[in-house]
Amino acid sequence: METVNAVEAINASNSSGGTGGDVSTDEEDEDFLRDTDQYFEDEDTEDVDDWMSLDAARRLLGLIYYEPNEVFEEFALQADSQGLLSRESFEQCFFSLMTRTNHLTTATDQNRAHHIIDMLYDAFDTDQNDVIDFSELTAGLSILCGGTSGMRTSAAFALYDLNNDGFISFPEFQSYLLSVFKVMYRVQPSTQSMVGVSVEELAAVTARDAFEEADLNHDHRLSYSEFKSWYESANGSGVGMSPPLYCHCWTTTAVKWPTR
Ligand SMILES: [Ca+2]
Ligand SMILES: [Ca+2]
Repeated sequence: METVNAVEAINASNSSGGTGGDVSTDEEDEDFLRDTDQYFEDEDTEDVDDWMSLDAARRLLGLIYYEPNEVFEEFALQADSQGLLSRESFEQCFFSLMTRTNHLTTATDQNRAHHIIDMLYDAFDTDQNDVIDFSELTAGLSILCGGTSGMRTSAAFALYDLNNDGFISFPEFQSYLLSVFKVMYRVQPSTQSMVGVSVEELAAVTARDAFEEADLNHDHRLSYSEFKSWYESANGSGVGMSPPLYCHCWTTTAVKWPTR
């Protein structure tokens, strides 16, 4: 049976679209609007595929300037008592984070950032009822955040361990990867066509292989120690972290699946 290597596809996708080389002109700098409605003035006249990439998303959203926990705290503040976020509160979180870093200096960048925020919300609001789950969302967003590797290890474990019992079960592991891949598919538009499988299939296959490898004592759950070893090894260090390492994770675990 023929197989396709997801990593080669993703890496090719990264190198073709990952420079974030979108340049804005000085004229566009004139109106830097701080009011949230005007800040996100939407003018979707350009082709998203021309500028969208994982690097562009990280730069435009500015989450790279924050540790994962700082980002999660911001979203937790906006979430309701059931851990749900409306589209409006989701947007407010980004507006709050972005005005602190003040990294968007052109109208073009502001519009692009707004477009990404809208797309991300759509990716998680699968039943389109304008409500998304906070924990699922933040797991996905973790791949866009900054921070040191130590901080990321503990943040990642907390994100995987959804029921907070101190272990990561396979369903928790798979749920985390699904969130991460939802973000990947959106901010790297060529991913799905190059990989050739749905985000659910990718999460299922990747989770199975990675979980087997990490579960050293084969008790079907990951302790913090097992998780830490895996996450900080060459195989695991990419998940939820920088894009090159993330892709390296797939290379070394040799994720493969049948072609259609
Ligand atoms: Ca758990
Ligand atoms: Ca185990």
